[in-house]
Amino acid sequence: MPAELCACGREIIMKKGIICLIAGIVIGIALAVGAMLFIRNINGRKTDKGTMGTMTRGTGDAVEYTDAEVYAAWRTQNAGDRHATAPDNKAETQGTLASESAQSTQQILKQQQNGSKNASGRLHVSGTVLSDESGNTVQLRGVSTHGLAWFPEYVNREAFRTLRDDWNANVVRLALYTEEYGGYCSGGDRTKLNQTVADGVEYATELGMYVIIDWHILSDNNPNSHKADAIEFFSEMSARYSGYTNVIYEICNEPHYVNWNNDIKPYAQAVIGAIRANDKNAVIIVGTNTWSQDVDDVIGNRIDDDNVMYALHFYAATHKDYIRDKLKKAIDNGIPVFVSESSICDASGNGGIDYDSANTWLRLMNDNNVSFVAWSLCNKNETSALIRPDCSKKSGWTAEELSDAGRWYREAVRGGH
Ligand code: IDC
Repeated sequence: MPAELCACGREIIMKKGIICLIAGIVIGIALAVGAMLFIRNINGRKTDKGTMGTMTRGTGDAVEYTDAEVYAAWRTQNAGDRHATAPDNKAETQGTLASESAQSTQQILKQQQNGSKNASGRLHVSGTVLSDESGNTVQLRGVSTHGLAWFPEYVNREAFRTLRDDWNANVVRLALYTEEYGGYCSGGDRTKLNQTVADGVEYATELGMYVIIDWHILSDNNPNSHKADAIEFFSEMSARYSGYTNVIYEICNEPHYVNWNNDIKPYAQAVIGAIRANDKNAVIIVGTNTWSQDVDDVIGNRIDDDNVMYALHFYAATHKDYIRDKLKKAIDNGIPVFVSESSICDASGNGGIDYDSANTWLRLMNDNNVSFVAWSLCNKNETSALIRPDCSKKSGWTAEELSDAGRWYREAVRGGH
């Protein structure tokens, strides 16, 4: 055999050898991986229940767990001193999870508020402002519904979510008219109204927002007109929500043609007594005379309760320095004021917007950490309605779909202007 042919044959043989070696290594790795997966299955690491996802162990490595393992870990983390045992079957797991997660709703609410709203859990009155459990000053900013009998469709989870996420609102007010058409004390459908209030409270709670239950007296100028109904209503509400940390009670929207000392204060003491029988700590807002403008009446004549605030309402095109001075005077005298309703048009809820007055109000409120709420969440053809009349969406509004008042308040609630 010639020498050149011999060298060529050796080269071919060497190449074939290298290819065989590589193929052998690849097949070996594949067999090893297959064997590991097989053994893992036999060990039941993945069961017929499947996996619920991954959790991170204390060491930081992500590990796949079965339902039972996730549940056991969840119990250990959340159930305090309760014994962490995996349940026998999936149905029981889900049932127990559901009921226990209901118990931890308040915990979740607290965490959400901690994370996104600079407020945590129960609020209390501290001097002239609201404070959270850690003693941080909290300014609530948000939106009121229109009458629940008239625009119940805006009480929906996604609407509140839009207010929370797009407006940065941390409070929603539920306006329950008493005397107007369809009102709670004028032949309205109480079952439906109660359900709308309950829905509103649940949506706000799920979303980590505060919620004001507003007994919206208006043409019934004297709160004592429906005092018995008010006591019954707030007894029920405070019994139902005594375990909630985010519910605030507003017990008379806008008294007028009455007297603070002789009419409103005794009414408030009776209703507050009914609430306190169930809930010692909830914040309570009391309306003041002259459509909730006379907060200065309260100076030297407060209600004897640590967690009461006094309502001031303004409509910026009508109410200017004269009412702003009442707010300043009240604050200077240590009275905690909550602007639980406001708009930037005139007092009819309609007419033109006064942006100068609106901005002056906003500066005054922000400078003093006064909480404020905008009237109202609907698309009615009136200036104060926050949504344009030609927009029928019930949530997820773009800035263009808001009215002029809506756009101004969106900025104000977000902390702008
Ligand atoms: C107005 C609504 C209007 C409704 C009317 C009923 O904007 O659509 O027809 O009530 O009487 C308040 C009240 C509030 C008023 C609002 C504007 O608290 O109920 O809403 N306003 O008039 N105080 C001052 C102004």
